[in-house]
Amino acid sequence: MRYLEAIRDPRDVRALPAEKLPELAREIRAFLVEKVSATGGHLGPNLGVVELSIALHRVFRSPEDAIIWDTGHQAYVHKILTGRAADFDSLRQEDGISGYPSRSESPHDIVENSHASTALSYADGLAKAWQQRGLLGEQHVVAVIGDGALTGGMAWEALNNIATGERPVVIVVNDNARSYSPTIGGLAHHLNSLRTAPNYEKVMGWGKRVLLRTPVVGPPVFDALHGMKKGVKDVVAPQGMFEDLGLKYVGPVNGHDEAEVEFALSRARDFEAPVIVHVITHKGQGYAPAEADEADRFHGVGVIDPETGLPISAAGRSWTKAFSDELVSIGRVRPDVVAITAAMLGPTGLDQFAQEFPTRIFDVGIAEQHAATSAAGLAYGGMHPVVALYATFLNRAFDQVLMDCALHKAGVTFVLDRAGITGDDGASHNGVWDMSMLQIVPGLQIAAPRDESTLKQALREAVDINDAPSVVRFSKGAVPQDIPALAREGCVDILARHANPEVCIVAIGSFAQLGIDVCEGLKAQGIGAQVLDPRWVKPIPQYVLEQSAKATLVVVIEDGIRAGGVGAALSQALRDSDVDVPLRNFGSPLAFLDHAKRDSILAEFGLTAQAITRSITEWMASNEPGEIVDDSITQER
Ligand SMILES: Cc1ncc(C[n+]2csc(CCOP(=O)(O)OP(=O)(O)O)c2C)c(N)n1
Repeated sequence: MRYLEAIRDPRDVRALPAEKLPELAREIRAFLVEKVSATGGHLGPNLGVVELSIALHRVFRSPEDAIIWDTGHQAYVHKILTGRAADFDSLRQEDGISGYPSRSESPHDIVENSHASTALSYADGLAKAWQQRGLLGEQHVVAVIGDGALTGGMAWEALNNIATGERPVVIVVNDNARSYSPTIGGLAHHLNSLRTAPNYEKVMGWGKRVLLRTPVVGPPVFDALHGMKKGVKDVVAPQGMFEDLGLKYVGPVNGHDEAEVEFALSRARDFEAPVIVHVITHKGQGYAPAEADEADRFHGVGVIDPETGLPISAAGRSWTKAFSDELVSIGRVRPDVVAITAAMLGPTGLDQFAQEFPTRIFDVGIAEQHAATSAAGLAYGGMHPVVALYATFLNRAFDQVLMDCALHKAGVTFVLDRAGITGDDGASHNGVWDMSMLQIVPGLQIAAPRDESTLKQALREAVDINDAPSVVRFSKGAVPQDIPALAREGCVDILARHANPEVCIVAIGSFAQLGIDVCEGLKAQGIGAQVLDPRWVKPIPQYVLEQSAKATLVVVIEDGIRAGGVGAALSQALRDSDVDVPLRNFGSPLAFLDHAKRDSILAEFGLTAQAITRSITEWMASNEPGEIVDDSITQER
């Protein structure tokens, strides 16, 4: 790691002679494989942007120039080049470096939101601010966006503004033809045609060689380059969509030829108008197991053997697989059921459905808003769409769920994977908002299954709801052993009940076992309790209301933010029925959570059997019914 070790700062990258850069790139790839295989993380995307990241830091002067990474999962090389290589053993670990850019880590990091398709809007706003302050021109704004993220609507809203041409912004399209799996849609076809037009590439190569020999730099050369490209492109490649939008286009550029990328970027930097630089890269480049992985080129990996790329420990049966199997079974008997993914066919488990029902699956790109409204259209047309998303990404589509689905009484089922605290991926990946955000959607129903059996049942019940949107939400990781109910009342499962249940524990979804453990703990303290799993948490089931009304204390345990969550909804429903029973709810605080292991975060928030039992025991002790002392008289005068 001769060259890598010497890099403390982007200035060191700029100081390296060009002929040393291929070796630096090799060292970075070896480093990425070694470190990410030990911690887990986004390997394939980062292997693909090694030369691009080097070139960016040689052409632009970060942090004075802003390099904004869309989604941010591909910013590891940027972290390495900005002085954080030594921290990579702690990647995604508690108190270690984040798997995404992070402002608290470095002034070189600007956007830490891992939700895709935002970089161009940030870039547009930043360019406007710097223009207002007279900085633009001296400082450059660069956004790096993948072809996948470019399928998101926000990216196009931003392009529409950037294309006014009033401010220079360099937009680097990192085109590896993939999101997780191959990127879909008209845009992908367009990029593909730019990439693969053989004559075009040949002529472009010639043009570049000629221009590289030209000593003049700056706009005149760019103009020549660009003018020539436009002429050539009109002949041999389809009409440039970007140019039709009013954006200058440079490319396609071989993203693994550092010199070529550097050349294109420096021309774009000096052009003083918005430019798209189309860079072709390969996800997983230089690491055979990733290159050979058809599914997603090692987009994200757990801990793996660096030699073979195989996982170190076998994962148990996951919630995702349980959902995946059940949806296929449902699909066999319900020809009206179709499925929608927002560029996450494999990760959401819809791949199996796609295999069996290839005409009933729709990959809409990274476009959750469109997914929701398109689903409403499908429902209107007589189908029952199942939209499978990670919980955090539904946030994008709130208005579409509210107005396009709920207001229109559309029978659409949203399946939210990775709901609740997920941990490793940090603030923006925790799925803690859905149960609060969706509380205010009229008519929408939410199920939070506790195990595989209740997941299957909830999914079947959800696809039977054809006059309102429904949601089935479950956690990340392994699905627990089935937790049998003692009895069922309405939709509510009774999981445990003492003879004299003073405390009514309402345990939501994956916290069912936690509720049972608390109940046991209370028994040991001589406190009678019962555990209810509502299964359907919105609307609050009647039986939960009745049992809560009889209790001395109601306890709600939910894997989501407490603000506006199920506990808050139950509390309001009780007050609305003039029941003033005390209620305590346990869940996430209203905060953005740093990355750490899920268990560690749960412990920090007191979401353990011990902590909850202690808290209830203390409450019961201090609220023991005793002699009521009316001290109002003694306090007077
Ligand atoms: C709004 C949103 N939906 C889904 C995702 C999940 N996701 C993370 S990366 C990714 C694919 C990104 O593809 P691309 O932008 O081409 O980057 P690449 O990984 O190919 O470099 C997706 C769908 C996300 N981050 N944000």
